[in-house]
Amino acid sequence: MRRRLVSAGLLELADKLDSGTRLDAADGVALFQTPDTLALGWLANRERERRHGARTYFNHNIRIEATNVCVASCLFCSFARLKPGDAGAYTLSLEQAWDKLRRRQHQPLTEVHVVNGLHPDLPFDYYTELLRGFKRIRPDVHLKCFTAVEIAFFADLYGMTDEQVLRDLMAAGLDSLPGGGAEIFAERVRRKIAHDKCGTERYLAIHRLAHRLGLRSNVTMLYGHIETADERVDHMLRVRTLQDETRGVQAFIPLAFHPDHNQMRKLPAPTAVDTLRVHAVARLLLDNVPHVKAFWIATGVDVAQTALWFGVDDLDGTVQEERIYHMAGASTPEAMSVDQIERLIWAAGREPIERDTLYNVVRRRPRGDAVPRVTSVPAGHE
Ligand code: V47
Repeated sequence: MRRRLVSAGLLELADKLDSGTRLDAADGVALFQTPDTLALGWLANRERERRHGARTYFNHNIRIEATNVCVASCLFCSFARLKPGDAGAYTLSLEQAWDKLRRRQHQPLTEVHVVNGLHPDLPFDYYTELLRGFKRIRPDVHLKCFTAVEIAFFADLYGMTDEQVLRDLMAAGLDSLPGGGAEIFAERVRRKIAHDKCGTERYLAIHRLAHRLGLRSNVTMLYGHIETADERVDHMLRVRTLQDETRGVQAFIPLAFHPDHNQMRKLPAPTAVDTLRVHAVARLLLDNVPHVKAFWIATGVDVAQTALWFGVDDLDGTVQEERIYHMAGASTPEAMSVDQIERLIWAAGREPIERDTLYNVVRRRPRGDAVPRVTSVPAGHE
C-alpha cells in the first residue's frame, strides 16, 4: 500500500494520520486532487474502521415535511413553493401531520425527522403543537426537527431570540436538530445559491447554542453544483472548529445535488466517484465528528452501499415519504424496510446496527446466512 500511497501523492498525509497530526486545508484539497480514488478510499476506510470496525448504523425513522411554502428562493430547491395557493404548494393541518405518525402506530419507529419550508403566515403555536401532538401519540419517539435555518426564521418572524425559540421548542418536545440548511458555508457560493436565508455564522451559532442547551445535531453539506474543492474543505473545517468547541455534532452528511426541476437544472448531477470521494474526505478531515452518513435517498442505494468502504458508517434510516429529493428527480425508492437496509449492509460486507437518533443500539441481529463480516487489514499491519 505504501507504494500506492506514494504514487497517489498521499504518503505524507497518511503519515500525518498515523502520527495523529491533524490534516489542514491544504491536505483536504490534496485529497480532492489525488487521481487515485481507491487510495483515498483506503485511507478513509482505515479511519472508519478505527472508530467503528465493520459496524454500520441506521435507524427506523419517518420524514414529515409539514409545509413546502417557503419565502426563501434557494436556486437548488425543487421542493419549495413561494406562496400558499401556488401550484403544488401544501401545508398539512396539525391533524394531517399527526396522522402520518398515528398511521404508523404499529411500526417500531424511533425518530420523526421534520424539515419544512419557511412559511410566512403560520403561528409559532403550529410548530410547538406539532411537536406536542407527536409526543402525545408516541411519547418514546425522538423528535429531530427544524433546521437551524428554520430556527433563525422563527426567531425573526415571531420577534424572539434564537435561544427563546429553541427553549420553547424543547419544552414542546424537540430532542435534536437535523443538519439541513448548511448548503455551502463559503460566502461566494451561499450568496449565489441561498442568498435570502440564514447565513453561515448564524447557522453555526444556532448549532453552538443548541449544543449548549443540551441538544445534539447533525451538519450537512450540499455538494456537486458550483462549489470548488477549496470551498468543500472550508465547509468541513468550519464544522470541525465548531465540534472542537462543543462536541455536539453527531454526524456529517454530504448531500448530493439533484438538478431536476430547479433553477440549477442545467448542471449535471455529481458522479458516483465524486460522491465516494466527498464522503471519504469528510471522514479524513472531520477527525472529531463520530459519524459520516451517506443519505441513500440522495446518493442512490448502490453508491451508499459502496460508500461503506469509503469512510461512511451510517446510512440514515427507513425515511418513508421523502419529498425534497424526489421533487428534484431522485430515482431512489421513497422508503426502505429495516430488512432491506440490513440486507444491503450485510451484502456490502458490513454489520448492520439499528440505532436510535443518539446512537444507542436498538437492535443487533446476527446474520442469517453464511457471508462473513469483513473488515480490511487492521491498522498497523498494512
Ligand atoms: O437543506 C434541497 C437539501 C436538505 C436539494 O440531519 C437538496 O440526519 C440536493 O438536511 N438536491 C434537507 N439536496 C435534507 C437534510 C437531511 C437529509 C438527511 C438527513 C439529515 C439529518 C438531514 O436537502 C436541504 C438542502 O441542503 N436539498 N434541495 C436538491 N435539489
